[in-house]
Amino acid sequence: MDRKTLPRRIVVTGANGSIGRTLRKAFRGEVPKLRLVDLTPIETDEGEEAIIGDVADLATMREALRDMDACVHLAAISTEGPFLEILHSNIAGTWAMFQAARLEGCPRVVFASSNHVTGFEPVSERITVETAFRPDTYYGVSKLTGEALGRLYHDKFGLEVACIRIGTFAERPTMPRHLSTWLSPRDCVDVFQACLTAQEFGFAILYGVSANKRTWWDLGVARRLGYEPVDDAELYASEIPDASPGHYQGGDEFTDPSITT
Ligand code: 15L
Repeated sequence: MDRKTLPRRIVVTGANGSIGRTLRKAFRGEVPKLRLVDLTPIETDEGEEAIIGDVADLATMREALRDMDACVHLAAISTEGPFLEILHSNIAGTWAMFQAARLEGCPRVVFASSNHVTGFEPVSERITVETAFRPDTYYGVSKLTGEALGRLYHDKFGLEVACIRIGTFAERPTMPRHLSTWLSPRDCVDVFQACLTAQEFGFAILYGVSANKRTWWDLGVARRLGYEPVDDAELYASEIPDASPGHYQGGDEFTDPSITT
């Protein structure tokens, strides 16, 4: 696969979410077959197919990944939640996606992981993907488990797997923490595109964040895959309250004990 030549057949799970909608828009006209999976109805355009179903259902995922070149796995509960719900949607759902990729021969998976895998790192630290995990929530644990599943399915079954630890995906940064964590829509498209188009890389974990002057996260692996971020949250700093980003990189609402029941 040449850099910038997107695979011709891509599955996107969680297609109705904010990142899913952004990627669909970017891929339209570039990818001849986009197969979209979500729990809620999807309005399809030309070149798109929809599968409505639960990602934790292996049969649904086998149907979704059949005869496809790559899968972008976004479907998940995207914040803290009750453990058994996270277990179903984020852990069983990610397992079913990898298992379907293996059984249906879909060679590449781009897994939407999260900075919450290391959310308990203090904001004073600058970290790399080698830094040990410090999840701040069950949600962070589920993303870490997804990365471990990706490693297993790469080592055991040869799938090519990129795990993007996404920062704060938003139109623009609005809070002090975002000056470090923001991932702009165009950089988001670029980091997913880099993972979908890079020459063989095996297994990779990378942070997905814009070129923020105040970032805490090393972009070495991402750049090696071809990601070149262009946005910097600093441009918006004057519009954001001049306050501390909190104590922990995942944000103090995620590390607060009361949200994990
Ligand atoms: C995430 O992974 C979450 O999906 C989102 O809800 C935000 O918390 C974001 O990270 C963030 O860290 O800002």
